[in-house]
Amino acid sequence: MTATDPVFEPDFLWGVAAAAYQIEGAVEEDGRGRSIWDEFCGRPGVVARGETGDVATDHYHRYREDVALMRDLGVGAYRLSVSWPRVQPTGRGVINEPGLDFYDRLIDELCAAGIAPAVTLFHWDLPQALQDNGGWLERDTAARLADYADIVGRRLGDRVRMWMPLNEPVVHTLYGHALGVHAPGYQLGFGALQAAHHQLLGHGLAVQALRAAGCENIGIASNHAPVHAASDAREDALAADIYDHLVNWTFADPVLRGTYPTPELAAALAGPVDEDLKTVAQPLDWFGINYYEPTVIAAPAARDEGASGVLEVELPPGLPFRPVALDTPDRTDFGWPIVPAGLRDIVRTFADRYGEMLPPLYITESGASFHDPDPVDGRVPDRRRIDYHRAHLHALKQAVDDGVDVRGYFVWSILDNFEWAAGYRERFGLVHVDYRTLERTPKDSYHWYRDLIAAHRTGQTVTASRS
Ligand code: IFM
Repeated sequence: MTATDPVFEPDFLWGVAAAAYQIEGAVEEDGRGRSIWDEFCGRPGVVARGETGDVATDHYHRYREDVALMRDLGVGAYRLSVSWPRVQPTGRGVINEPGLDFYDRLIDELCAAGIAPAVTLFHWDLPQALQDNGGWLERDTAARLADYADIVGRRLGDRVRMWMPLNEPVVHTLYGHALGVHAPGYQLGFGALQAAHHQLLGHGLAVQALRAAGCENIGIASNHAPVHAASDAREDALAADIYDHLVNWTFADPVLRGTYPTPELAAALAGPVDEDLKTVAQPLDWFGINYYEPTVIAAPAARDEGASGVLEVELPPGLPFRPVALDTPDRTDFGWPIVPAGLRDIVRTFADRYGEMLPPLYITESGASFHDPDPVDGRVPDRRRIDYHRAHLHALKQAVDDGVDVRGYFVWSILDNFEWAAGYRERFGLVHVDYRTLERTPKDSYHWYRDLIAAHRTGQTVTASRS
């Protein structure tokens, strides 16, 4: 830690995060079934350079080395995801014991290293067999998530310290079901909202299943960010409000309040929505925010030629909003605006919106892709990633100083990994991965984070927050 680093309470949780399909590889080993990402990557032209997660970082075989890197980093927790098709190859019924055994070994390794396992159950890699049955457009998938939660909870619940049934349902809905740039590749526009509702229902059922299996300390990892109107014009404010409701409150209100943000939204969904919302709104021990960048929204142009591509993709014409580029020169190499204050703002917005109903917060992801140089003499200088995290932590500290109960920060990601449709070019890791040799090299940001954690070390524990 240096004089310019923020100082948090000694029990603030320092973590790192990753997800199964992005790091594990070994897609055909030990009885793993196919996931929608295996299928999607096989389609021509959908992933940059035709890359796939087939090998990824080979974490499935190198997990001991990776846990040792985390141990030396000194993190209190590692947020991993379990691959559903490894545990249930068809997403239902029979358990694939060798697949579950892998997570048993990984969790044991983490515990032996003094690292609290924080487990996400669904980080977008739905078993393909469930997709063939309709995937998240099909209500039954929510019940299947609960069965899978029960299996994993009973097997790993004695050692897992934090649980998240879902990662970023908004991104899986928007990119996977509305725009078609992620698996399963549907372009349903607003029809994708049904997939959102079923994920949320699955979240509620999975929370119940985990609790019934004796698991504690359950939350969610949900992507949120401030939405700003492009101008003071009434039309822009209205468009920004619609977008804000769609990407933020459609996903947080059901979980935290048991309602959709507008009655029109609830009315557009199939099923016993009011009953479902009671299930969705299981009391949570904490709520996880993944933050990357704010969005600026304008009213549709007079002649709407399709909203601008600042969301990395062309949006269909006819939408009631139009994302516009944020006016900042400060961007990651992925082109995402760097706005640390957005983290402070979204955390404060949550505190204001939900008040007493808000459980403690964790920042379950924050990170930046820079196209780092290859290691030279075992070193990868990545000053901009250090600046990124330091600035975001300063912003977060401001929210904490304002009284918001934020308990920890997970860096995305421990390793460079498969960045979905963008493939391997985008590097978010604290540890560089050479994709030819699979050699790991800690970057300068790894050493910075290690020093920061060491300086905070005393008293670091993960405890159930609602006790
Ligand atoms: O890589 C992803 C991760 O899977 C989910 N959150 C955002 C990260 C960066 O895009």
